Amino acid sequence: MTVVSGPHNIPEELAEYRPLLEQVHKLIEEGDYESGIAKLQKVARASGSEPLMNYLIEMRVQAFPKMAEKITPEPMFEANGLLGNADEVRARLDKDGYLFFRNIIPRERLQELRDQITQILADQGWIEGGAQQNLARAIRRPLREGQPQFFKAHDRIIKLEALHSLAHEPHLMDVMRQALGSSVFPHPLSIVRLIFPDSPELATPPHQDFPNNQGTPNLTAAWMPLADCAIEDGSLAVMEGSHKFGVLPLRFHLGAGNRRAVLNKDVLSCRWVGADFKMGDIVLFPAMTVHKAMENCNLERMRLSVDFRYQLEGESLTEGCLQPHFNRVSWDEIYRDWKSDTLKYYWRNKDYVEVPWDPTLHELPDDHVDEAYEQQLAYNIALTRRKESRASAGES
Ligand SMILES: O=C(O)CCC(=O)C(=O)O
Ligand SMILES: [Fe+2]
Repeated sequence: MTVVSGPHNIPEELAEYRPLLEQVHKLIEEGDYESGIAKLQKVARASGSEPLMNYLIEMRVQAFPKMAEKITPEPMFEANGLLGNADEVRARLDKDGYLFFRNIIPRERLQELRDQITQILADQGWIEGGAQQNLARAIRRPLREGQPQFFKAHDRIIKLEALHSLAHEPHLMDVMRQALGSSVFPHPLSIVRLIFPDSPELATPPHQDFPNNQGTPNLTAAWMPLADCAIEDGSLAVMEGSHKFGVLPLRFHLGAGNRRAVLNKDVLSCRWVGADFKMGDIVLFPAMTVHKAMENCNLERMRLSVDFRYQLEGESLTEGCLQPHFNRVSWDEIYRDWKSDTLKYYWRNKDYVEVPWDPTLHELPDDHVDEAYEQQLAYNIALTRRKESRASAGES
């Protein structure tokens, strides 16, 4: 292993880069990992020097856990006491850019969906089946969205009636009406997250939903886990008040959506808030609010959750929000085995304005392929090292 822990350990073969590496270490010691890595990246990529590139990757491996540690969320405000007074609910949402509620969704509805998802994951060899299935204990190397093996499970899960119908669950709809208005309806784009343990590098990074969805900026997400989900299990955190600062620029990230927002000073002055979610709790947030998943530090269990997006009739949306997530399976195929017809194509009776998708809002910088390659390499190294160190600890 290349040691990159400090400016005193710069290897001889990198002597010519010593002044640069000293500057980089200074930034990192000051806690500014992002600038330190960006500085080294620029030179390493242009240099074609393999040792310098290795140094960069190693630095990324080692900086990652330190960067993650910097976010310790404070408790979310529990808004249950506001329910029954829609004006107060809306005022709070407008002020904080999120609403957290305890115990809204009946657990049976969540458990029914969890059972169907874990059955598919067990069939696909992702998790342990049998009596332990509900624990969703991963038994394979992590997969991330977009990989062919990922879709083997996801293409089945996306067909589940219990997934799509959950977006219309009456208690959830009641809360959404109080938060947004009486004509609120969910987009059919229902999203399920299949997050592996022991992969903090894949945790959904800070981002806004607006660039992914577009249409009305009042679009509001509801996120909920399909089991109790503490902060250490990878629950959702939001930046309180971060919805007031417009659309932020994007960079590549390995986590869900492959995009992270670049946070400016205004946004960074907002505090992160989070919660140890119990099954049935939900958090709502509009499309401009910066949010992220906490790292799933659980060494065994997958974090399974869903998120739905809601808007008022008369407001705008883009066509993609009317498609199934990843748009690989048609609605007709999805509906094939459903027991009820009432929710099929329900949005066709809703009043909304379809607006064009603006690809510039979703674009990544030109260097995103280099960035993806480096992140994947650093992640593979980190994951293998964690596994090896646990294996050797287990042996000794
Ligand atoms: O669950 C996650 O990891 C990401 C959730 C998210 O970004 C969302 O619900 O908008
Ligand atoms: Fe999101």
